[in-house]
Amino acid sequence: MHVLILGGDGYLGWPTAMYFSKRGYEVTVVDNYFRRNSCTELDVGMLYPIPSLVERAKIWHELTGQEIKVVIGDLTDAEVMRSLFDGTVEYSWAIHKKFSGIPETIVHYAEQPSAPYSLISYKHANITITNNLLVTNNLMFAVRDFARDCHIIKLGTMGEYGTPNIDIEEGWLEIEHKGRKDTFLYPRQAGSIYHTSKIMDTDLMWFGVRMWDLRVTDLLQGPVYGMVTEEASIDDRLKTIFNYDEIFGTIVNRFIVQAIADYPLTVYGKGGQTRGYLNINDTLQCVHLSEKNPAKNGELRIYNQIMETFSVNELAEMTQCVGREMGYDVQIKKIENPRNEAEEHYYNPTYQGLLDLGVKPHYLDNDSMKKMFKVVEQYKQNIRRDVIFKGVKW
Ligand code: USQ
Repeated sequence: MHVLILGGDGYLGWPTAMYFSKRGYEVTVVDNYFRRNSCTELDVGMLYPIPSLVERAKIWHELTGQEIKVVIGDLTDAEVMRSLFDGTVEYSWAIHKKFSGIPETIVHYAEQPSAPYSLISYKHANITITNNLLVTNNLMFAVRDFARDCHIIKLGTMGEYGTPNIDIEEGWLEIEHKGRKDTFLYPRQAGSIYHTSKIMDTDLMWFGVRMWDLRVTDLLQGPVYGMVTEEASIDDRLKTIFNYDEIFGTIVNRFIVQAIADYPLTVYGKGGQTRGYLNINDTLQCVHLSEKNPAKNGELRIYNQIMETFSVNELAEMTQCVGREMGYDVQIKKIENPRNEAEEHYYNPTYQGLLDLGVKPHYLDNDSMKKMFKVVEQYKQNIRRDVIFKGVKW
């Protein structure tokens, strides 16, 4: 089985590539280094340096004997996307340069993934919309033209739903109106330009499913935390990119770094913002189980990819408790919320589908957080306090 991973250099893309490779899949990764380049341009810092994608693929090959083919290219260029299907692809690194053939599965992570990034300025909003929609549209047309049976696994976000005052279903809602019933995509009302671009992605894919019988699984993820995966633990150089800055860092990763750097935990506003969270290892399980149980032709299958919910205050308290047990004097500071979001709200999402497929969740508790503390501690000297809060306002 051949798996094509778009955005294979990112926080989730690289661990996903190793995960499939370890399990005997033929893997091709594509990336344009957007994330790394943005980290440099915005000077956000990273907890530790990571080798280039080509270097990582070489290290993986030396250590495991497995090949991950690498393409460095910009998927907003339709010809680059189409080359992955018509055999004209140019590999930036591969042991066997011969075309691996049309993939059975495509995992689509090739997106600008940050809400604050998308609201730095109108230019960053444009980059977000252009990148995310063009890549998705190029993918949809390439699959329509070359590989209609190929299963697309697209990473979506729970933020597409926003925080409605009713229970959140998994993707779809049955509506009864004037005595008639139909099922529609669950209403979506995102809180950032990034999240809005993900809604538009979903609409594109839904169009492709209705018109051309494409097979799509949309994984609506909550914020992910963690950095250690089984495959990465064989060599430090295989660790995934880890951000703790305001732009690319997600909250749990940020709070752990802040605790270690003696920087008061930045709770935005009242701290009642509740989201669904998951461990990076569970993202890998979810993607793999979706690959093993593909959507049918003409099906847009949607899963809510979270394992549990927490408010910002609960995460801050857990971080403070674990930090104190480890000898850090962790303070919590409520600061004016730079985002325009509900700070106290109803939140009751359903998330049963992936559990039914067989995901075994890793829950966040004091012990699992302590393990993350121990990894971050090793890089304490690299932490830059100036990148933790810059105050990108909505
Ligand atoms: N927050 C704080 N303090 C901080 C950072 C964040 O209070 O220092 C709050 C935010 O205001 C928000 C919540 O924590 O209410 C989560 O923020 P986040 O930065 O961890 O996550 P978010 O911006 O929502 O985006 C992240 C990923 C994105 C993914 C999304 C899933 O960057 O790619 O789609 O999580 S979800 O949140 O369910 O939409």
